[in-house]
Order: sequence, then C-alpha cells, then structure tokens
Amino acid sequence: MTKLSPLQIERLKYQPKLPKSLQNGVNSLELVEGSATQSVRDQEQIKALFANTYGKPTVTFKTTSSSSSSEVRNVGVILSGGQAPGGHNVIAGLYDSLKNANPANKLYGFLGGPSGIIEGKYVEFDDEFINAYRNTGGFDIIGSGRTKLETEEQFQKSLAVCKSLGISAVVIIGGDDSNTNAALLAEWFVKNNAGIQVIGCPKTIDGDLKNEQIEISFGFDTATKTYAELIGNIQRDANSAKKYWHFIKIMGRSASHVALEAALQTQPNITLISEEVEAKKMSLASIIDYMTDIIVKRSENGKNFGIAVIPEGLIEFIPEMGSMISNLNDIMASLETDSSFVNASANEKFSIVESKLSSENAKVYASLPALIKTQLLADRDPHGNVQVSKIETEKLLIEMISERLSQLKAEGKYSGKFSAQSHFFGYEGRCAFPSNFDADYCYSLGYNAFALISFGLTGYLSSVRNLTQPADEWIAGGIPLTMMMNMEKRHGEMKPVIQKALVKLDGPVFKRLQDNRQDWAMNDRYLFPGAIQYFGPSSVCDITTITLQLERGKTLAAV
Ligand code: FBP
Repeated sequence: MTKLSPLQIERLKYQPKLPKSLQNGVNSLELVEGSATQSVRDQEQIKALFANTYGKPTVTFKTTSSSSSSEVRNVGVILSGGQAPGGHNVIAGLYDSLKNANPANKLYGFLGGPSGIIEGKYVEFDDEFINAYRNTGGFDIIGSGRTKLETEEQFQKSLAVCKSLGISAVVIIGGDDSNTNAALLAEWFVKNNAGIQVIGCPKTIDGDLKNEQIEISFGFDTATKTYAELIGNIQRDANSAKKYWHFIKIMGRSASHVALEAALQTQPNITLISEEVEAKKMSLASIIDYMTDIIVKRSENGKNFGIAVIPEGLIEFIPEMGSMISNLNDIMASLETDSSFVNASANEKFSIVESKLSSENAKVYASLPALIKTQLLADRDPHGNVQVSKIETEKLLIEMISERLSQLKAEGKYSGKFSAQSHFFGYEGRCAFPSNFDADYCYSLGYNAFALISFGLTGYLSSVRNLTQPADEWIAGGIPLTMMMNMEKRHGEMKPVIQKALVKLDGPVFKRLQDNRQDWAMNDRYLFPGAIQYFGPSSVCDITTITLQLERGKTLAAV
C-alpha cells in the first residue's frame, strides 16, 4: 500500500460542506425553473446550431419534505483540460450523491480525458477507490486530456461506449473549451434520441469561466493562493538580498485573473494586466518603457531590486503581437501537417513563416529573438490556440529591458545595476491540495451535477452560487451551456464556443490594483500570505479570493 504523508492522512478525513438544499440528498429536491435564456451573443447562429438545447431556463433546487425514489442510473465522468485543485472532490461529490440517491447507481470514470469516452477506456468507482482521493489535488484519479469532442465519428463512438455500459448521463469537468464540447455532445445526443444527458462542471485555475451565475471556476482559489505564497516568499528574498529583479510569469492562458488576484494578495512593484495592455493599445515598446521607468526610479532610490508579475497570456494581448499570432495561428493550421515545414531547420521555418505572414505581421515576427520565434511555432493545442505556457515572455521582457537600460547607461541617464531572475509559476499551483473553499465548492458542484441529472436535464453547467457566504447558504442549480456561447474563430473557422470572461477594467478588482500600483511600485508594501492553511481559525482557513469578495461586493478586511 502507498505510504501517505501526514497531511494526506488528515485531509482524507475532511468532510466537505454542502449547500443546505443538497444536504438531504437529491431525492428530497424540487426543481425551480427560472426564465428562458439566450446566448450572450450571436443568438441566431447559436440557436440554429443548438436547435434542441437552446433557450432552456436556468434552474435552482428547493428541499421538499417528501422523498421520492430514484430510478437506477449509470453515469460516466470525464476530467478535461488542465489540472485544477478540487477535481477529485467533484468526482467524490458526484459519487456520494448518486450512491445516496440509489446504491445500485454506478459511476464510471473515463480515462485520460475526452478520448476515454471515444476509445471506451474506463474504470468503475467503488468506495475504496473514491475514498483514497478525497480532498486531494491532481487529476490522477482518472487522468485528463485535451481531445476536442466535435466530429460525428467521435460522437458515434461515444454513444456506442455509453450504450455498452448502460450510461444515461455524462459529466464533463472542464473549462470553456471542454464545456463547449459538453454543449456539442448534449445537442448531438438529443438530436439523435440517444437518451444520454450531458452536464458540465466549471473548472479552470484561469478563472475565466464565469458570469453572473457561475461566480468562479474551481481551482482558481487554491492556485492563486499557491502562487501568492511563492511570490510572497520571493518578495522576502528580494527584500533581504536587495540584488535581484524577479520577473514572475503566472498562468492564465488568456485572462489575467490569476495574475491580478496573486498581485492583490502580495502587492508586488509591477503588475501587468493583459486586458489593460490591449485596451490601452500598449505596444511592446511602451510596456518596456513603463517597466524600465519604474526600475530606473527605484534604482535612484537605492533599490536595485523588485518584483514584476506578468500574466501568461500577455503576448497575445499586445496589439501588434496579437495580430501577428492570430495570422500565425491560421497559417500554422496547415503548416503543422506539412512535412517540408516540419522537417525544415529553425531558420528555414522562420523564413517560410515570414513569407506567409502579412508584411506588417512578418516585420513583428522578424523583430523577435530566435528563442521566442521558435516558441511561437510550437504545436497549437487541439483548439488551435498557441500554447502561451511555452512562450517565455518573462525572458523576452528581461532581454529588452536590459538593452534599454544599457542605452540609458550609455546616455548617462541610469547608473544602477540590473540583475534579473525569471520564474514561471503555473504547474506548481494546479495540483495543490484544494483549499477548504475549493474542497467544499468542488464537492458541491459534483453533488449538484447528479441533482441536475436526476431531473433529466441536459446541456447544463452545474452551478453553485452565493459563494462568499458560508457553504450552508450556497445556492445550487444549473445554467444552460448555450447561454454562455458566442461565435469565435478557431483553426481559421467560425465556431460556437463558450465566451471567456476577461478582467473587467471598470470592475472593483482591477480598480484595487489601479488605485494602489503607484504606491506599490516605489514603496515596498509586500504582503506575505504564506502557505494555505487547512486547519485553524476560519479567518485564515476559509477565506475566499480577493477577486471573488470584491466582485460580490464584500468589504475586504483591512490590509
Ligand atoms: P484549462 O483552461 O484547461 O483549465 O487550462 C488552463 C491552463 O492551466 C493554462 O493556465 C495554461 O496555459 C494551460 O493550462 C497549460 O496547458 P498544458 O497543461 O496543456 O501545458
């Protein structure tokens, strides 16, 4: 038997909290329907593509005094996309809910992400299996993957696998792209009278799958607290040695929610926010100017050290880069399978790409260091996105700032010392033990997913709201997936996808950074959040993120 760490042993005993409405199990629930919904944009196109699942009402649950019996159901579950703390608890919540409703119910886990349902690779869960994973981080219980479920052949194969196991509902735990898959599969199953429901669960550390009904995706809470701990530690190191500038890139493929939250928790000297860069049309040169200016001013105050937080997706939001990358994504859709390109040398690849890009975009591409040019050509993800985690923006910025400082030195405008360290915090936070918040939230999402299934719903996202209140007061329900969709270009074609939530520049979260960043730049107001605490006072163990608190109109405790 595998040896467990002391924390693992204690966390296995933790009993996650549930909203009051779910505490008596799904057999004592009544469904409350809200009003009909429509997609966030492109209503006519989305309605035409989702003729059978479009326009459904939002739903919530109410407890009834009577308890109904529940028919036997077999359910399949898939973990999809990047890991996020709490995924195991979604499965544990789903399992407990389904077994509580009827002990004859079965839960199957598809292995390795969406490909598991296509290839018929699965496990059946039992108590012993589930119990070993309660309140643990990671997705290793069944693994994850990024296969996109979208073709007729994939749907047919999924149907055959579900039929062979007697599965009448599938739960897909994923981010915006994976829940787009869930919506497509739900629609296809209804259209083909398959009798199989599909329910999504909002996962992603990036925090960009949210809206009025989905307050936050799971994993964001734990991941940002983990990154904030690491930044705090580095800040103390920088403040002790006073010799390095630390450039810290933080995950968040598109939106900067993770960087923003980690910055609010730690108060570094510089925080870049991609959405602001895009809105202000800041060129790469102007970002370098902005950062260099702070570095020079701090140096004049005798501080040749500091902390800069950079969102992972920054490069795509710099207008000239974004336009070049979008052009490049279209070109790469065909070049990736072209053997003469695949086998070409690095320099040949650069020339081929430059010859295919528009002249403006080719100039931008050509101006980049070879390292970044190569990283920009790395494989796209299955959704056609450039994999920004592989682009070392933090190194690009360090290189360009060093050059600028050398120029200033030569002109007698800078006499400091610039020594930089680069860091990328991403994978460090995705599989941490879920915080109490994520442990409770995920368990509730999974438990609630079965409630949606038991009412025969399909094409819904499991929703648990009112999250800044104690778990007792959380509101469980469901949101039609089509409500969150719009049309976007993927792999060079317009496709229906769930709209990503980006940082709102007129919202309270960004405003908190904006109001403080000048002060934080020059005066060191570093905060040291320390490691996530699982046992101890509620004021330390149960607080949610600053983002969620501000977005829900809570007043923050003074810092
Ligand atoms: P999801 O959107 O699937 O949750 O993944 C988000 C993420 O963690 C990003 O922050 C990061 O860019 C990406 O995954 C990295 O993906 P991979 O694990 O494939 O390297």
